[in-house]
Amino acid sequence: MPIPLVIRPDIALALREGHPVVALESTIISHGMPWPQNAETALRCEQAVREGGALPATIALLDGTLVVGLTQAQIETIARLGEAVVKTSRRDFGYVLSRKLAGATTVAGTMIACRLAGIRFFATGGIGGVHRGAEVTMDVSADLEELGKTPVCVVCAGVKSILDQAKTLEYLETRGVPVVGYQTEFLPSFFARTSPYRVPFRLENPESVAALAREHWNLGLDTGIIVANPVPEADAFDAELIEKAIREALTDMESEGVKGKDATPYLLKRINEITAGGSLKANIALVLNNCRLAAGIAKAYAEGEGIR
Ligand code: PSU
Ligand code: MN
Repeated sequence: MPIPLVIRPDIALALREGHPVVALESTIISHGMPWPQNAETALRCEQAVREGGALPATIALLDGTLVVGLTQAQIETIARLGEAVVKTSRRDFGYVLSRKLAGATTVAGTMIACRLAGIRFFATGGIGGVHRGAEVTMDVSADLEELGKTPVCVVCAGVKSILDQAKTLEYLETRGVPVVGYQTEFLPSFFARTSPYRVPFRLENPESVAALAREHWNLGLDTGIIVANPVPEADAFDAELIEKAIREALTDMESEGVKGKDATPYLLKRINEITAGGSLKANIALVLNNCRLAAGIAKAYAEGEGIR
């Protein structure tokens, strides 16, 4: 049985010729942001990748195929459907494909598609992680498992403090995933530029990240790589302010009994309500910022000009 994978022709050509390609996920479109900002942001992300000198490939599942490189119309379809699209992580592929449903790939799901298509770089907002209270709920995102076994470099804005950041870093260490702070020694917290937790490596430019990736993968260490890029200063939240909003959202989530795959989307939505739209503004700014950086890294990697 052939793999039901459709790669848009311009992307397939770029990959064959070794030109830089940056993957983009679709759960951020369907579950991460409300309509119409989700569609707008997804298209601006593609533009940001292009301006950075790489080809964007937004990924989703449609009609029983894994599509690498959605058209603008397909992006709008996913955006309009919103949560009617199945949030698709590793465990969900067989179900979504066999039922020919619309599926939006998470970080883990997008990494799986990247491996099949031969894409090495991927930009998103935030990754899933170890949830607060995981010692009771066992809620550890499949994103971390995937990072432990799939060779894709994920550029994100760090780890949200709705998660247990310290445990998330421990887990990534155990699975052998390098976590690079981009121009910072401390793990960025998504909405806020920093956290109290040190990252193992700090690098200053795209060339140095490309060089790390080349050495890591050259040894056959086929894990993912995290590049944690702080939200731009102008759109960052004060750490204490956002922490208050997060606590409130977590309390609401518990009293409403929300869990499993619904936890992250619920929290994002609730925090956006509590901050009167402020968190969405930060979210959009940080994703665009990550797209620009991922394009730069993919370009440096393709050009093979990494500085040791
Ligand atoms: N963080 C965000 N926005 C998102 C997500 C995370 O700020 O949209 C999505 C990503 O697709 C990520 C997923 O892979 O949520 C993690 O979900 P879970 O915790 O259920 O594994
Ligand atoms: Mn989970």
